Amino acid sequence: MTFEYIDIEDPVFRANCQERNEEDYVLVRCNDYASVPINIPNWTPKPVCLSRRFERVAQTIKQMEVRPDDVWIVTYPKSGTTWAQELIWLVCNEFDFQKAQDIPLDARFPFIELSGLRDLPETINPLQDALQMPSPRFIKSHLPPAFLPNALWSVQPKMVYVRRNPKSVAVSYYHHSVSLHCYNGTLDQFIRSMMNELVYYSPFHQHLIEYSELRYPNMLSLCYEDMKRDLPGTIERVCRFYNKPFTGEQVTRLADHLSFDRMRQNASVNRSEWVEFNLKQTNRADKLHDNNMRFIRQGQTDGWRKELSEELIEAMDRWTLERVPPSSKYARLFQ
Ligand code: PPS
Repeated sequence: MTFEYIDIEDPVFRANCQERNEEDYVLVRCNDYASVPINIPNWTPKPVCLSRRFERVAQTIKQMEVRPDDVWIVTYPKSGTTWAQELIWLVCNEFDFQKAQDIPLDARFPFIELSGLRDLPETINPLQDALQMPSPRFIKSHLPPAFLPNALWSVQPKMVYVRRNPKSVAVSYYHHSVSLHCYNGTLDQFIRSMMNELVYYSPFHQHLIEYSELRYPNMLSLCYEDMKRDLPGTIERVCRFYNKPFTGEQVTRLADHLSFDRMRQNASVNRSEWVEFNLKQTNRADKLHDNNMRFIRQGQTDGWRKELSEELIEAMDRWTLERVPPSSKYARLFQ
């Protein structure tokens, strides 16, 4: 059996998962991971928290064709995926800002397991879109290595991995879960679930560690905080990674296009229609103007300082310290 679906027994989770709208949560174990080129001795991937809907796409993704000129991005959710997607797509498409404006990012760069997380309108099927896309395809996923197509490890197309500070991810993920997954719990409950490894795609630390240990020369690792600190420098790194020529003028224009304020106003990337559709469908139209409901929400590296209590900050720091001691070679991934 390639995938096993294991009920969550945790009593804290079970006590009120229904109230929080987490009834579909399940642990998924992938038993077919021998082809993943990873430097972790005796690696046995842990089960990952996903939706029961994942069964709809699991096998198709695992068996899907991979092409040498595919452009993959993989991240733990809320790590700067959309920002990096728009950057990569424009670099790989001769800075065609007009096309980027005309075609929504989700059509240019499908999120392959989306229908394994939520129920989509019948006309929307990102996995089929990706399978049928002419080359070069642009593919987004949040899945850990064991869940990605087996062919990825032999074909090895270029892949970008983006990481972000755990506390920033957690706060952003909470707001995303409320707006797009109808999560009904509090911020405190969500953070505790994340520390309990019971939010979609957890365990969090494992995700970053596994990607950092892949023997995959065609991978570029980016981080959200570096993108904030030096966006033009990141654009140049991405251009070099894809062997794309660039001028200073193109880099400046792209940095401007990717600025938080511009992305926020850009209907091709800001998913405002999607959020609006969700809020209306779930009788929350009153939240349409709530800033925290916006997909491109705050865009800061230390916004968590204002949103998390001292107690939660300490608990999250302990969570990371227990899994990744400061002397560990992985500590740099979680700063
Ligand atoms: S998802 O759903 O996993 O694909 O989300 P993802 O795109 O990874 O993360 C969304 C967060 O990235 C922020 N974002 C940006 N920050 C700075 N500049 C730009 N241009 C930008 N675009 C997106 C977005 O606001 C989310 O973070 P928070 O902290 O919630 O604002």
